[in-house]
Amino acid sequence: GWTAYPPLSLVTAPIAQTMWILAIVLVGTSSILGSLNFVITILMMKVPSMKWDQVPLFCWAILATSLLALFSTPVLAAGLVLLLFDLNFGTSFFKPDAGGNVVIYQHLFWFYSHPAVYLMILPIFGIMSEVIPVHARKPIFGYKAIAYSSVAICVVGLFVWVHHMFTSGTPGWMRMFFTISTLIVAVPTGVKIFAWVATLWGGKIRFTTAMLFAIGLLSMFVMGGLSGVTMGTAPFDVHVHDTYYVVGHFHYVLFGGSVFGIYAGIYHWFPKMTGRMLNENWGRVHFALTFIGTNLTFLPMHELGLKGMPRRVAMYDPQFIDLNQICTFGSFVLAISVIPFAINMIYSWLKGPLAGDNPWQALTLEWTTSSPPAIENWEVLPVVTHGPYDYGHGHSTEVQPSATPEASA
Ligand SMILES: [Cu+2]
Repeated sequence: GWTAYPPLSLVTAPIAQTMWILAIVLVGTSSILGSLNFVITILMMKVPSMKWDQVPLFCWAILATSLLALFSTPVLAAGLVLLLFDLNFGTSFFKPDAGGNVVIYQHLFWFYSHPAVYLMILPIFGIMSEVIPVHARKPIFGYKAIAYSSVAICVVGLFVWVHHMFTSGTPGWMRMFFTISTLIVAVPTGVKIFAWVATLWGGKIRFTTAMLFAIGLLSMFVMGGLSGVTMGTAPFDVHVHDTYYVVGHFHYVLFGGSVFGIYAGIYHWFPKMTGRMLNENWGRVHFALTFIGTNLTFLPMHELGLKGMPRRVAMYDPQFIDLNQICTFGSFVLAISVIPFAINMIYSWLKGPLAGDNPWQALTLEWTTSSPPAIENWEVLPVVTHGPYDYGHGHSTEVQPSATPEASA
């Protein structure tokens, strides 16, 4: 698997394993440098007229993500370097027969690799906080709660890693501690979900494709979050560990979560990036196929796991055939769903209707510059006069009939 657990990783294909370690250390270095860049940019290069409570929530999310990467990535690198030494220089950090300890590797690995899932979802949470208020035409509910909950997820997320190791001979007190810390992560996450639902509540919702993916994410991620809470609890986890239940959970949060969020972000910012609108009808087809395909593919996995189908095994017992066929059918629906998306992207980029500066009548700064933005984004430094989500207060960007998608379509 992707974990490269010793002792297996020490006895199979040492050259390939060494190459893999060097590649991961290189990627880790680039992610550390990238995170440093984001943190410095957010802290030092903010427009002077923007107060801290006017910083878009996407930036808060990127700040939390970057801090998390800075804390966790070096630990993975350390574990991998020790593995590299074991492989090539005769050390025995992780060789049980020479006094090494394989569980230490698991700790070093998961100290990064649990936060890694937050590195994949926190920026998506930021996208959600940008997309939902624009298309619900309402101020975001609980700005500070969302901003601080990103930081809270970053902090608590550093202390939950052992929930991947409940079956590694972990002592009881440790299982209890990490069950509790894992369940605590659900609190700041729930704060965000609640804030997004409250933002939708009573809004003038436009069911654009970006908004559909955002709402789809809400429902999918809640499903994944709930199954996550069940597995974060050690007594339950020991029964479903290494079964398809885990695979089902993971795809609800990282496909129904991250991938839906990336799609929402693409449909939302494509006009800004290219200067042209995507076709909304084909976008809705893309959304419908993705939503149906996701549930067909990943929902049956929960039952398969509860019935005992192990993960990481190519063959499965004949009793699991029906549910597996549903999964396979769903995965084909997902594959087909990409076709309208890809064609829409290419065609719209070349021939889509012109978007104008602000097709969604959004209030964050990026919509005040041209689409696509000039080099360095602005010719002159913009001045922030209102909050990023002050919808319904009559700010000038809200009344631009000539730039609505209907008018330019
Ligand atoms: Cu985890």
